[in-house]
Amino acid sequence: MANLKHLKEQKTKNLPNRRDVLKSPAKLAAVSALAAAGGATGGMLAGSLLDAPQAKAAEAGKAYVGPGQLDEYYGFWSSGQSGELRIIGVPSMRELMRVPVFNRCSATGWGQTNESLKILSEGLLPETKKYLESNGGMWTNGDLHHPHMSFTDGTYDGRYLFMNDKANTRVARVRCDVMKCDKIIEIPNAADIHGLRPQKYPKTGYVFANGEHRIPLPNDGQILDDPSKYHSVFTAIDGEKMEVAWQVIVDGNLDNCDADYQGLYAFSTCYNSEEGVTLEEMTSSEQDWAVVFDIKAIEAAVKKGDVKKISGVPVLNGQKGSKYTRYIPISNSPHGCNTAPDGRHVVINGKLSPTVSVIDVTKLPDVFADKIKPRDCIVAEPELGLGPLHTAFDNKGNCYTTLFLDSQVAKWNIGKAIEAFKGKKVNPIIHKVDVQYQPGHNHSSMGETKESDGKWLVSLNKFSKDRFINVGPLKPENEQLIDITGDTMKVVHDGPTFAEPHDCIIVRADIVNPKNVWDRNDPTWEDARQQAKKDGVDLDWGEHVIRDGNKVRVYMHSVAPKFSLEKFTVKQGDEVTVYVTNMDDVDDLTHGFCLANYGIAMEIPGQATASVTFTADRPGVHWFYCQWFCHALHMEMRGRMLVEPRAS
Ligand code: RUQ
Ligand code: CUA
Repeated sequence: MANLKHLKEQKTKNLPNRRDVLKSPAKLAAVSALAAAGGATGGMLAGSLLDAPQAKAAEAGKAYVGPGQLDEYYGFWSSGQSGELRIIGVPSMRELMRVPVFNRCSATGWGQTNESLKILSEGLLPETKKYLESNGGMWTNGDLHHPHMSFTDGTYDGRYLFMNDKANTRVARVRCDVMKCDKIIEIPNAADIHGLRPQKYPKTGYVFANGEHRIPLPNDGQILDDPSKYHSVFTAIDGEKMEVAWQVIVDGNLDNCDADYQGLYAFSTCYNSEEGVTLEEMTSSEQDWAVVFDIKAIEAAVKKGDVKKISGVPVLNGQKGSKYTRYIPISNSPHGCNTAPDGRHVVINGKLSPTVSVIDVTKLPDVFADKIKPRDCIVAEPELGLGPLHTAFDNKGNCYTTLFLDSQVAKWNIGKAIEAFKGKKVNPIIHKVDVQYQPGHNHSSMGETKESDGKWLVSLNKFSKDRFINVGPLKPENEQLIDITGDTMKVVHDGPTFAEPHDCIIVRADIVNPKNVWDRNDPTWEDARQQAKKDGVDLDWGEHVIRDGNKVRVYMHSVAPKFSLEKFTVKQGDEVTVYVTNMDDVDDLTHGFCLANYGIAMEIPGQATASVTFTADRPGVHWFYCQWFCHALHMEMRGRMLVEPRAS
């Protein structure tokens, strides 16, 4: 079959990229007319709603993003037990994309293509690989709680997103240039990674990750009921190499964590100071801790070799009394841990206590020098309401804390809370707003960076109950958008989401600049590139079937609306690898390869190569087709695989 270069040339002419249309002066008038119409619609909407009984609806106008108009922020949302990362436009709250990470994805082939299987498997521990050999070959679930972007000098830098998998003790990275996961590692010695935050300064740098559950170390089946042998482990991952840099053993269960703006300390909330293994044992004591890690002291010890190597990584003992850590007493079971954009204060959220505790990081050198007691770094402890879980920030010294049991967000001022702690008669609470219902995390626009801008707050509520038409016993969650530009908070939008976004970040759009098509020399398909070289074929414009014993490698390319191979023949029992390269290079022209009744489907975006390997054990004609809509003749974009029966 002829190669499809000519088609590609034709199509580039016929199907101009939408950006080019927007840029061309002839269309400019039409576009600005469209924008004006969008504005007018927005105005009309706000205007007519002003007359409506609910003033709330008028406020919603601020969050209105008209058809064809773009959001000001990227929201990066976790998806909990769904295992993926989601991209949401803020303030419209429109879901823009799902990025598969710990899940399997039917649309993109994540968890099936050779490229994704490599990412999903290469960072697993040997014992996990062994377990998976007899149990399905690959993890297909994950529990993604905390997505966070890489930092440079205290603010987001648009390079990477990092995220945890609590279910199978992994940490993953997504490349922001293509919005695809490129690395997943399993963390040794720790159990069930929960809290995760990148180092803010000087850059990421480290990604800090908490192993939440305590396990016996070594966990070899000898110990069940000796709590003194159980440990939880704090891990620093090198975010560039995606390798464990060092680990610290701590007392209690690690929950959430954050880093300072100076590059000196990391913080974790820590419950179960009782070191129990049952619920009763774990919550019996009134005092738990925030643990502070001295990064420089730990680095020096690692450099000196003052560490134990366990599972090949340097591990330090940071239990109570160690020089690498300090344990700050905090009331019963603190949860969220959030560094304020003032660079000085860290808010520890009480959960079972109605208070939040504010650490002043400038006092930490004295705490580590034992000049003051650990508790003496607490400079405020306002009582906010029932069930404080997480705190977000604006750019005016105010904090926004979710109150799970009260179903509210409390806005309070750090400066006033510090004065009140000193004994002054001031009320640090500025306003409370009801949210529907039971908020867990919240996040403000740029709120975990020094560029926090005080515009939007999202409250991630665990229950939606009556907020939407009933979809059955399993209901969506409800993520509410809150305008925080005024003194009082205003809920302006309800955003239903499927299970279970724990956390999100809201990033200014100018920081995130993904590509429109892949680079042909991207490392993602390096294995395919090497194999094509060995086979002496052109990966870009391939239309070849290479037989190598009972292995068959099929190289094809696609230019809408055609695959370069309309048919190929293999023998029953052959191990077949199909490489598809999408040579289209215009905006938003993804092809697919779906091999019917073989359970095979994958996405091939512009200028990318994807490959899949399977055993051709079903004789007959099998159609393959493009399952991503690409052209007026998309339905016709198909071909046949003939599997000849094995000679019996
Ligand atoms: S935790 S609801 Cu998994 Cu982030 Cu606080
Ligand atoms: Cu190619 Cu649809």
